[in-house]
Amino acid sequence: MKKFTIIAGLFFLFAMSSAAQLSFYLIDNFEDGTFSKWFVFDRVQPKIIMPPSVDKKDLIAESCGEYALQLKGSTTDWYVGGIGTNLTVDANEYSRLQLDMFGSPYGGKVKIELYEDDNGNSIIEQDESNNWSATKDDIWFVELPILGEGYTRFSIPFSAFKDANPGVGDDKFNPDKMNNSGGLLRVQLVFVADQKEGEIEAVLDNVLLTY
Ligand SMILES: [Ca+2]
Ligand SMILES: [Ca+2]
Ligand SMILES: [Ca+2]
Ligand SMILES: [Ca+2]
Repeated sequence: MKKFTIIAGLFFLFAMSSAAQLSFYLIDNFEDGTFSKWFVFDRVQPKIIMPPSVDKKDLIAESCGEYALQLKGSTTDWYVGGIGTNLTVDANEYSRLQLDMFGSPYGGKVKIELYEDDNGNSIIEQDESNNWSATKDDIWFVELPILGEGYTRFSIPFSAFKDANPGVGDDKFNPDKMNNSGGLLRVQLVFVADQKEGEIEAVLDNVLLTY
């Protein structure tokens, strides 16, 4: 009986660890038909749409399900606006941020920002008078191009993100839940046009953390 318990216990541990290896953390795939998890800022206009269809067999298109999020906007000075979502997740268990994007002829780029809690209070302290900059916690960023019409899967290793605020936070990428930290607190996408007076358009889907 005792032997059986140990074997069963070992099997359970093995099952647990392989399940953990295969899992991912879904931030949003928009399959609830809303973008209610996201806040929107400045001149980005979000809209839930059916994912654009493509002529050829496309595994990314097939993984987009019924709904995706279209983001459009225009600017007279490069910056358009963006969207963000608040989380409290131990992102140390993962190593990449992945997202699918259908681009447009306008081009432009999207800056992805990860906010992580460095002073153990699950709050992002921000300075309203200084462009909402974080005062206690790290922000990490990477820039992606908005490619032409067609699906692109971006799978970005955390190691590609740069510290947006050297000297603020602890300047270490540690979105874990050690010392009461809330871990990864926010993911934000900020859109910038290709021209000073320009437009952006992109369709976003399957935003997740993975290995
Ligand atoms: Ca979807
Ligand atoms: Ca904090
Ligand atoms: Ca920093
Ligand atoms: Ca940090």
